[in-house]
Amino acid sequence: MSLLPRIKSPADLKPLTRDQLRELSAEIRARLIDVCSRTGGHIGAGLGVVELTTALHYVFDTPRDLLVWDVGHQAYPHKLLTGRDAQMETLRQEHGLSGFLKRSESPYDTFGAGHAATAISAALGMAVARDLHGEQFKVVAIVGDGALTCGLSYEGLNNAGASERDIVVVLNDNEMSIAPNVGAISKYLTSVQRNPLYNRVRSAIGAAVNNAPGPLSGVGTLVRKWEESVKSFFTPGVLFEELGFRYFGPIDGHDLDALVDTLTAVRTLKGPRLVHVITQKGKGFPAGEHGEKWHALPPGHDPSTGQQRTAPPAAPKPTYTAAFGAGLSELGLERSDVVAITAAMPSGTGTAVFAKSNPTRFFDVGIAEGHAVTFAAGLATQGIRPVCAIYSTFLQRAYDNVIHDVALQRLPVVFAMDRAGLVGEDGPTHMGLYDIAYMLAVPGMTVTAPKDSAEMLGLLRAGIEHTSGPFCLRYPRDSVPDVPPKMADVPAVPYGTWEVLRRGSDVAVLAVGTTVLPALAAAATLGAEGLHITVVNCRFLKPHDELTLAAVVADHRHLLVVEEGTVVNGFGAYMTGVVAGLDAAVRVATHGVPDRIIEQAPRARQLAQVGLDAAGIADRVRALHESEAMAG
Ligand SMILES: Cc1ncc(C[n+]2csc(CCOP(=O)(O)OP(=O)(O)O)c2C)c(N)n1
Repeated sequence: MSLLPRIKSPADLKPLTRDQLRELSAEIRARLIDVCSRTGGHIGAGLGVVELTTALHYVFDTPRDLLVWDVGHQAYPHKLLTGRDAQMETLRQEHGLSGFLKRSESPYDTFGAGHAATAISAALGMAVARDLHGEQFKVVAIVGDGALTCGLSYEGLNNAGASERDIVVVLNDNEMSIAPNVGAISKYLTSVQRNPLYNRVRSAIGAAVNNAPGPLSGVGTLVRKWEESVKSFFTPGVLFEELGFRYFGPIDGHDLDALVDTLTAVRTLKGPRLVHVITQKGKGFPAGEHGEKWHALPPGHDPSTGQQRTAPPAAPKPTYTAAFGAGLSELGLERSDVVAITAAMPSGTGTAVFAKSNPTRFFDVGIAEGHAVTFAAGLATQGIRPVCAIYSTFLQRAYDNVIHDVALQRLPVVFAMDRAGLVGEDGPTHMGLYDIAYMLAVPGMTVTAPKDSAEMLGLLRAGIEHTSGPFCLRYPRDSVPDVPPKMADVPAVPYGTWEVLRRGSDVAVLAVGTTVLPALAAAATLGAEGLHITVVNCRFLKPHDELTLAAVVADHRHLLVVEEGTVVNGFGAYMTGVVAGLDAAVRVATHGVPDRIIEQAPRARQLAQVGLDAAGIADRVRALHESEAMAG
């Protein structure tokens, strides 16, 4: 490595020759592969944009010019070029560099990201602010073709195209979302890219431009006019041109000369323009350039094979995702009215297993959570039983669809919310901390959370059997504590019921989902200290089990509600209101995730930090009991 250590900021790129820029790109790629083998992370997307990132920082005057990256998982090369090389070993670790973009991390991170398709809207906001301030700088949004499956991107394009503002959109087209991209736009981009007639015309244009005297901007009007008209016939540009963008491309995103030349020409222009760049996700990964396999890898992998260096435990516990995927797949074989819907996350949600066993009833709709939910609502009106498997954090995108399209019409859609709770290294953008609060607020929504995988499948069955309205279940990014049963052996959890798992007389813990087993462990510790705790598994948050609650309230002076979700307007808050109506003398304390941003760290650390492990729950119960004793 000779060049990279000398790049302290993008200003250090400016004196480099084209050959040196190419050399630097190779060094960035090698550094990424090396560092990610230890830290893990989203390696595939970054490897695809090494040359693009180098060219953008070379051509544009960052941070004065603003680069707005979509999602942010492809920003590792950007981090390397913007003074963060030395910190790369801390990527995704506690107190380390974020795996996404963060305004507090660097002035070069112009807009925080983690969820897809925000870049065009944010960039337009920045461009308008620039114009209001009477300033002069460039704003560039870099979006993937996956982001073009998302409605928000079109809202941004629609607004920006008509605005005539000075804004550049770089479309990084690698034909991949996390999985291969889906949908009509994706097909359109691919077909034109591969159209041999277009390529012949393009080389002819290239020759004409090369033979023209002076730089590209000086090419005669005739050639440019011809180029424009030919383009509108043969290129994907026609779509973007109709939306008000001047279209450039497609260009090879690994050809530094082509990138630098095009971006240099584009920089001098004004108005909305779109540069279409073709890249290969995972470019240069030693184990092969497989976009989906290398989307993200855990720490400690061997880049030559992509496999873990340390052997996994002999019988590793499956994840909730895997147990859910297998159970749903079986349910699909059992019932021909069940369909599975994912918003671009077939592997992440486990629904890829369902896709294999029930291919005609599996729908990947793209990064389109709102559409996924309303599409499910449409299916439900016709007697189909849709299961929408969407991460808790991404379902936030579809809240209006959940209320307006599903709940108000009492449609039986099942929402399977994976990654609910604390999510570990992905950090604040991906936290599933709000679903309890947002789902409890939806009229007619059944809200549930299992304590283990068997109960998760029992709740899934209960959800499918519940035909009078929507039903959601939430489960964590974690391994299961039990051995997942076969779906065929799992009965539905009786609707609206709780489970009293341990009876005591001092404090009653009303535990939700992932907190049930730690609450039991805490109760065992406290029992040895002479404190007798009741533990209730509140697997149905709404509707709650009225009989069991009444009995618990009758027998205890003090309840503690424990949940892995924000403490604001969560189950604890909900129970506080309900219990006040039953017996105003009974005190309800809440124990959830505090109302602050929870930073990246291993999930177990995060649970301990917020007191949601067994020790934290025991501490809280002790403190409550002591305060009660003092008051009494
Ligand atoms: C709203 C939302 N839904 C789902 C995801 C999960 N996700 C992360 S990256 C990605 C694919 C993005 O594809 P693309 O925009 O083409 O970018 P690339 O990975 O190719 O750079 C998805 C679906 C997300 N980040 N945000």
